[in-house]
Amino acid sequence: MSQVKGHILALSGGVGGAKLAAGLADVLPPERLTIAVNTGDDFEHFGLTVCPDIDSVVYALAGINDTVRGWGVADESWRAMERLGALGEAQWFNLGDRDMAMHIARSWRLREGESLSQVTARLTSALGIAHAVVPMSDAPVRTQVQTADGWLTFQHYFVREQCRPVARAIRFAGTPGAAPSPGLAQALARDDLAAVILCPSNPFLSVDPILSVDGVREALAARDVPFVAVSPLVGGKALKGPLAKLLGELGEACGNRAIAAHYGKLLDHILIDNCDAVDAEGLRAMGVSVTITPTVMCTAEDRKGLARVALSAAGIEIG
Ligand code: FO1
Repeated sequence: MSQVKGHILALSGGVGGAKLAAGLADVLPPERLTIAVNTGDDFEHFGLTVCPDIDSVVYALAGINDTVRGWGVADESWRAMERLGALGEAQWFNLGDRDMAMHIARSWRLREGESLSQVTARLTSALGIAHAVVPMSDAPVRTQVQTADGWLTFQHYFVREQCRPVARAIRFAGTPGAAPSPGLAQALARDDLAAVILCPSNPFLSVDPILSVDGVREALAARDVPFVAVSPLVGGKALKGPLAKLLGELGEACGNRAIAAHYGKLLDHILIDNCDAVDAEGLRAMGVSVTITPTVMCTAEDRKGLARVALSAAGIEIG
């Protein structure tokens, strides 16, 4: 396949997706990459707007993410939370002192009338990030889980309730009716769009909210560019623990073939981990091209390497 230059649109959720997003930013210049991020996990806490997936991507690109905890800022302290506890306030969702500055700045600027896109551009620029990190939409979209007690926001279900209630359904409140952010809409319409890379994020919880934004699925389907997904599964098991429980309750299968079936005709190529090589034949039989490669990203070299493999699978020339 001849290699092409052009613009890359990456779609990302939080932790795993953020690592590949940072890898793509390592190997592509800013003018060739737009990273559109899930905002379905966003919620309001202590009067602050918290955007976990945007922050995971921003912190990873800025090189200040906490790699052990998996969310928030490295070298964190928790004194504000201690004081909030002493004042009788809720302790179930932990905002570190350094992380809290992000939520205060974002909430303040939103209240001043800026859009989430404008605020995100302001914050990324302040952190020295030259690549475009854009929310999927400037309108609030909230992933919610239906339980016997009614609909819970994703964070209430996931963190406060630790996924204990049986999930009956999932919805992205605010859709339809949420337009793509200007940055996502522009990337989708670019003449030089050369590929869409789906970072290794949960298809049902992190990517579906992006695809549910008005016109996004249709715009992706209408573009004749390679659509390459990096599977979030390793050893068939990344959707483990409470998320596997949630998907089981919703009747969703877990596995690379289920992921490929979920994306359907959108998907051209999937990168799967070496330990899942056995899945390749079945995926190819579904008409999807497959690259078998190490997908676990522990180091900056790992994430750069995986970014290069994903771009190569899409026929993209780097440099
Ligand atoms: N996850 C937790 O399990 N417990 C927390 O207290 C928590 C706080 C938190 C604060 C800011 C932030 O950006 C993320 C935070 N997360 C926390 C992670 C978040 O709930 C999830 O990782 C994602 O929403 C799922 O992708």
